[in-house]
Amino acid sequence: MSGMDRKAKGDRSKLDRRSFLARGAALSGALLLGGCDGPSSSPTVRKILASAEKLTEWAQRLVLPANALAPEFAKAEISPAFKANGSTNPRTPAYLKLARNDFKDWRLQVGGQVMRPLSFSLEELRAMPSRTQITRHDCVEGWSCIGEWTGVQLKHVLNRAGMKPNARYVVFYCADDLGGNGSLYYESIGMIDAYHPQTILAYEMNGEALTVPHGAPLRVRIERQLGYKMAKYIMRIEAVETLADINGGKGGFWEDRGYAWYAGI
Ligand SMILES: Nc1nc2c(c(=O)[nH]1)N[C@H]1C(S)=C(S)[C@@H](COP(=O)(O)O)O[C@H]1N2
Ligand SMILES: [Mo]
Repeated sequence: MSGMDRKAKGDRSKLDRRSFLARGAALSGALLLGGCDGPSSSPTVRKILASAEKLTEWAQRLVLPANALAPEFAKAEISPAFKANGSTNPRTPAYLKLARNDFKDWRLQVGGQVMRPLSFSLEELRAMPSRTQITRHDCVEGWSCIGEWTGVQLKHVLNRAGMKPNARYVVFYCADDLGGNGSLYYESIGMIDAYHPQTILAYEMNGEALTVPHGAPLRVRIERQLGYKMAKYIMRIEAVETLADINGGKGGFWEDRGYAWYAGI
């Protein structure tokens, strides 16, 4: 058993309290029925997700330590088919150009309130220490899938750039125009989630290079929050002091349209 496995097991008791946060039973029950459960799942599941979404970050922090791990699963539990959702085939000229060349010219830009603005090629990210985790993705629409993700922990990338003391949030800017009129997808998280061990910039899913439907070339995994936080098609990461002056000011594409910024599960 690796050190990571032992740690995950050791955290099980803490994780049990997550069902108190209304995450678990109904969802995992539904999962037993098939690979992933469909978007039209039971009203109970919807209700559970709706109430979980209303939980404030403050309430979750009260019962969960900052570094509590989301549950990790065995290979045998990986969903046979992982649903793709939201944008699944970005059509912006910038993205199409990068995809045509298999993302060889793509670079992740890291800037904002950092000491050293940087950029990374996919190859450079792959050369950094990696983490692999099998986790459950819960979408606010009421479906869940289990998948294996491999990537570099976000904290390594942030540490290379060096956070300035006033950096409070990490913003992910994406290549897809989900809104349809130039309103590109974006998301943001606080520093506790940014430095969490399971927060990774994933370039592989189930042992293969990330496909376009799932966010190629790079998407973030933020395992203690709902699916819409996990930005796909990431082009740029920015450390900021405030979210108020970015797009609609609520910290994300869906947040600007009414969803909770802290989507704890
Ligand atoms: N760039 C981008 N990221 C995104 C979305 C999107 O439309 N665009 N949809 C979000 C939602 S609602 C979910 S559930 C997940 C879906 O990830 P998947 O397609 O790998 O299942 O991506 C999230 N990240
Ligand atoms: Mo979602």
